[in-house]
Amino acid sequence: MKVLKVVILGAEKVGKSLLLDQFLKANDPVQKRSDCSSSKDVYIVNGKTIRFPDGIHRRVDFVDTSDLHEFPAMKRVYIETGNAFVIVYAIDDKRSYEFAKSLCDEIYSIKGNLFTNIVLVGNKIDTGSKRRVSTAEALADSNRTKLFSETSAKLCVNIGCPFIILFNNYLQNVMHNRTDIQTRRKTHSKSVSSPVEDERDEPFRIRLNTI
Ligand SMILES: Nc1nc2c(ncn2[C@@H]2O[C@H](COP(=O)(O)OP(=O)(O)OP(=O)(O)O)[C@@H](O)[C@H]2O)c(=O)[nH]1
Ligand SMILES: [Mg+2]
Repeated sequence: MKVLKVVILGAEKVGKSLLLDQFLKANDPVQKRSDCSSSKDVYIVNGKTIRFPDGIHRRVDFVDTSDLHEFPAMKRVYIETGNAFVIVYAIDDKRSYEFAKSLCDEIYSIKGNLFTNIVLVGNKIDTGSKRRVSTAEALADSNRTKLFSETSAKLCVNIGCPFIILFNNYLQNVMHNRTDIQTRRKTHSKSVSSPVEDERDEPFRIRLNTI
């Protein structure tokens, strides 16, 4: 079964792992790393059930990457296998911002210019006067996807935002595709016969058992 795979990318030490940890903890206070596989380079949370903004629970995989500079070939693998991306930089580190922008460009070059499931995240907003990347600059640069958020993983500020933005964007894409399919169905109503075609857009939707 296809699952939404969210890949967290960015320069070293920008707070990728802490951001994901805080988000997962906020969504599940008893979350333990026991359902995660990790190594020095990559930390994977498989099949986490997340309540989406529309109230429906869906399965999501998270891939927290590391050491992209050391293993550049892995970058392409992460991009090819992911279908949603959280690109993190630290607002007190201009180089991490430039790297984040280059990652966005790489995703577009691999996934195509119409791909929209990328959220740019400026972390470490608690560093205040050390800020080297302004919100305005990042907002202007994120004009392709319009998905942008600033966070402090350390102080737990806005930690849910990047993920909620991404999930909302995903839902909008699903709705858009569905409308598109319905329009095509109306046009070719006799030639379309599969009753489950709509579900193909949303293969990882799950139903929770209720008592
Ligand atoms: N001030 C501040 N420090 C943070 C924040 N988020 C993370 N850090 C610190 O930054 C350091 C790196 O955090 P990680 O979460 O390990 O960063 P990472 O991007 O996963 O690092 P690598 O996987 O090694 O590339 C740690 O010392 C964190 O405590 C933040 O929002 N504010
Ligand atoms: Mg990490």
